[in-house]
Amino acid sequence: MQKLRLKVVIVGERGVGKTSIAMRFSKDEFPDNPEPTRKPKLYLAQRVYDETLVEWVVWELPTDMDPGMRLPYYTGADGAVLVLDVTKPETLYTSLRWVHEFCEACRSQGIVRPMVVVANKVDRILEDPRMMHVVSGAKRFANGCAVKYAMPIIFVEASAKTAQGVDEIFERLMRACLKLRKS
Ligand SMILES: Nc1nc2c(ncn2[C@@H]2O[C@H](COP(=O)(O)OP(=O)(O)OP(=O)(O)O)[C@@H](O)[C@H]2O)c(=O)[nH]1
Ligand SMILES: [Mg+2]
Repeated sequence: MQKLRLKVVIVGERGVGKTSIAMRFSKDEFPDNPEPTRKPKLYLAQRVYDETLVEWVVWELPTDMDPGMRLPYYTGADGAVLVLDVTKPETLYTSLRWVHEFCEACRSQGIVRPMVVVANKVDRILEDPRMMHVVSGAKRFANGCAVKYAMPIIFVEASAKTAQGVDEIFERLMRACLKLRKS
């Protein structure tokens, strides 16, 4: 079986569910009351896709980390996951900085890398259907960023709580990475 190692970063505003997505993906657990992440945190996972064993190296980067300290993590990353929170519409307006930062880091190295924009906590839409508007807004945000930065930016709806969409985030990232390698 072919082996592939993919390194990704998870970024986004405070409390959007970065740790929860990483834990769901690597351990299939949803943590109770996770502590705010203050230092870069590593998560490992393995998945088989079409006869290829992918070893995932996933770094959650703390929201409050100095931007200069994030650069080494972007360097050499095969892709990024940006988490938005459907219960916090403001994350749609404040998160462009994450796309900008990652895309600029790629551009300065002369490389193209995929990013997945995740609308997280979709399990909570049942509480208030108006959150559907945030999901649609997140999708428009992802499509707009793809055009603005000429990068493969993919949109996925997810819930770290129910696990909906979590594997899809990483599978689509992996497929986008492979497509870029072939092109
Ligand atoms: N209902 C629901 N709650 C979620 C989901 N994902 C995360 N949460 C909750 O959102 C809060 C923040 O989750 P974290 O995973 O710590 O978010 P984070 O982005 O890592 O937070 P920081 O590291 O502090 O920036 C916690 O109370 C989680 O239980 C989800 O999919 N659904
Ligand atoms: Mg965290």
